[in-house]
Amino acid sequence: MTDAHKSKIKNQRSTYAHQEVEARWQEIWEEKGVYQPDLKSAKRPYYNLHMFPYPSAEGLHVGNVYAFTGADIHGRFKRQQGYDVFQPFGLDGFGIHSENYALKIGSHPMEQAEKSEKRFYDQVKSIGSGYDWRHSLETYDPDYYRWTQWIFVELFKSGLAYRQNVPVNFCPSCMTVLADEQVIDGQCERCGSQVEKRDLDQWMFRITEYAEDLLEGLDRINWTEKVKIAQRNWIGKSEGAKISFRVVDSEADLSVFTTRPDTLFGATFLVVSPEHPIVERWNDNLGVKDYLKKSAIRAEKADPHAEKEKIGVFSGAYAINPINSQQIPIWIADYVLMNYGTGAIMAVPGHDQRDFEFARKYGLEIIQVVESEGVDLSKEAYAGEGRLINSGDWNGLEVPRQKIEVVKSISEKGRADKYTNYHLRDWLISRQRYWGPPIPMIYCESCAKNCKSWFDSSQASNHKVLFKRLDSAREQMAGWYPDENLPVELPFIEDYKPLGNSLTGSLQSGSQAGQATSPLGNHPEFYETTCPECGGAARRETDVSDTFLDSSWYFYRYISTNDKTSAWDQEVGKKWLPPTIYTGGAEHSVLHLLYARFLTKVFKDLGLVSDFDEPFPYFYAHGLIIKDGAKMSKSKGNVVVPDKYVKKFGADTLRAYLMFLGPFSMGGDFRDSGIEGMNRFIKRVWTLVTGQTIVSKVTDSIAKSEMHKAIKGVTEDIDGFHFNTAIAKIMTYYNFLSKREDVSLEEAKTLIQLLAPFAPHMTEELWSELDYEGSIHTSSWPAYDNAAIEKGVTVIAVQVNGKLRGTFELADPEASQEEVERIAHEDPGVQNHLEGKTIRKVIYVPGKILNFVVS
Ligand code: ANZ
Ligand code: ZN
Repeated sequence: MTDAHKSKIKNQRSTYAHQEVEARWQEIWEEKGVYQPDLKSAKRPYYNLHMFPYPSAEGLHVGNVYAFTGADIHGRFKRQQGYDVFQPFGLDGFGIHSENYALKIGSHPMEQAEKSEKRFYDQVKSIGSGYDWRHSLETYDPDYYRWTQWIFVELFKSGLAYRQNVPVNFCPSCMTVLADEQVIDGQCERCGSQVEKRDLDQWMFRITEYAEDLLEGLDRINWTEKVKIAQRNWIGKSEGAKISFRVVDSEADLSVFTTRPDTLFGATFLVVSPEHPIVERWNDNLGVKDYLKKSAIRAEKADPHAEKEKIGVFSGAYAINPINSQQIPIWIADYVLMNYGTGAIMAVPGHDQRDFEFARKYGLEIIQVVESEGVDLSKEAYAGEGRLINSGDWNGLEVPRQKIEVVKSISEKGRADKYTNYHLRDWLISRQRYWGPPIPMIYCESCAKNCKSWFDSSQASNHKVLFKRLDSAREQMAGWYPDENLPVELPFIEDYKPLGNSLTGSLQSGSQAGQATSPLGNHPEFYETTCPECGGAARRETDVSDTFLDSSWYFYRYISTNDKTSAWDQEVGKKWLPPTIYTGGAEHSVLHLLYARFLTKVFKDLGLVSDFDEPFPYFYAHGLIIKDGAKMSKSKGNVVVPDKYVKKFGADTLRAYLMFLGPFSMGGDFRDSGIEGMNRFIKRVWTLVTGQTIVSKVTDSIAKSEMHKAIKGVTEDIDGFHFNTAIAKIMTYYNFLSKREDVSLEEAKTLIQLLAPFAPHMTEELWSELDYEGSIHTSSWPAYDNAAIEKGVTVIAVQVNGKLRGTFELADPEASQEEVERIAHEDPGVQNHLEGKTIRKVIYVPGKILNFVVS
């Protein structure tokens, strides 16, 4: 094709028919596989992953479109840069979110899933993102959850999945237990109900075994800083010591965890949690009995005020402070939590505010052991640093520099050890709900009686056991066997509604009264089975696993969605894992993003991945779209659904509009008026390219400079996720071109290539209108030339009476003479020569020389 041929656009069209154009290109892209890299042979793999959605609500809202579009722009940009971009899409459709929605609208979750799936996929496709639809997945598909169950089995085999009776968070409205991560300020993350505390038999994942790895790995990954901070805080590493106190007149020791061993001389009493096993010794004490009842009620209500009002009771017993052999009273109070540290503390009321308040309330001794200034110790504790006082040999030591010394000095007496504690708790994985993957475990009563556990059987030795303290697992797990005949399919049942705490006639052995069961607990045809070990009658676990397990490994499956023999293909994995980049919401800081990191570290230890131990080396958190200043939510009635905008203005307009709202990391406020403005811009570009005389080459240096400036700016902005300013620069360039008589082919091409990631359909249509081969989306991203940018800079020489007195760069070469004069007057060199003179005449040679004639 010759330039002459291209020199005129073929069809001059004034209106752009977005509906027809968008539908047509979506079909062609799919047909031609434009977004389908060959995973086996790709040369430059780029795995562009974004978080997959819960398809629970009324379909897609513009917040989803915002997130997906940002990721898609990044993917398109990389594709144009020559990468083999793999960008899959799927649905996180198993779990409480989807089930609660189904319950709300009175639809069966299994049937609702099918409807939501169709609706979601149709909506997502209408946005025109570059997904490889051959690789989509849904977490409720047995082909998928078979592998979720397999992962559960692998964790069990390595000692990382275990069952335990634990005090748990129970949501009375969702009628299920929740992970700690799902409780926000004492309320259910999902429905906002006040969470209750209950003791239940639950499956747990030993994420705490990985606390240090999870912390350390954060230093090696490129993540939005605030997300890293959230994870660090959640893991909550705290360094200190365990100190042992002998209980007076007994052989018993009480171990406390403290971060301030240096304040040991100021420990005037001990406090143990009401749930601490030692409390049993004092059960005969009436006051203790009474108190335990009271605190149990407070705990059941998970009373948020319990923290504020510290109540407790004296146990009647004393302990010996190892540093000075003084006898100090042991108290019981629920401001000490059983599941942190050792469940017991040494109270230092002079320097810990909680202990201070407690001591004041019950008239306990307060001793100051750290020098303080400006703190009134009769009013509050002093938690700061300083020199030790009232501390025997330690007097004069500096805190906290000497903390380690202090631990050493008492540990010589055998009563203290350095100890690091983590706030992170094990991951509570079981849910007493219907809509999830059944936990693939079988319980056999007779095997349990014979005290056999899977870990004692021969299979254990074939598996890499990761949990170091296996003895406890052995005992706990007696009678439990993994079902390796996967998937354990979730049956279709009519009575799928959560049962809550109601007891069914068929309670599992080993459970105690009050154990909540999943609706599957009413279905003997599901849970009755045979024991894999002895062949006798046995019972399946009827709980399902947490949604967050489904979503913590889906990106492995994307690359092998059709693999029937493994969770993912190891060879393909070597090329594509881990994902090159991950984009998503920062609200998943501690749930999803922590769990996914944990599983990947386990996979590494199990040898399932070899060359990485972080799933997301690069994570970029995007902002949220708000409407009328508030986060979109059904209850506020401000949810914006994309469909009508796609229909009225086209996906291209909606995409570009959303990206123009602000920096991608910040989100923005959705406004109808704004979207109309963007629609006008899209149409103008169409008119410019189809309506202009297209000539063959850009010759003038200013035009060249403008073009290269635009390329450079847009390239850098897209690279840095500054999509809003990238669009602004495309607009500036459009304005520049639109003032001209004709536009060169190169300029038109550049303009639409820069716009292609934002408006993929219209630019594709223009690309074919300009007779270019193939798809604009696989065309190569325009390169820029810094030299060309500089050549376009206009330098004005300022003369006074013909003599050069200064120069400056003129940003706008078409600036008026007044403007040029104004700038010249600001130049100090020029000012000097004009001072005290009268300007008789000004001569301006546009873009070159400004001469003041003075006398
Ligand atoms: C004595 C002391 C003196 C303390 C002092 C603090 C200040 P972080 O940093 O969160 O790890 N503690 C230990 N176990 C506890 C439990 N199960 N429930 C409630 N409080 C507990 O906090 C560690 C500190 O919290 C520990 O150090 C202990 O009080 C308390 F001037 O010991 B400290
Ligand atoms: Zn058995």
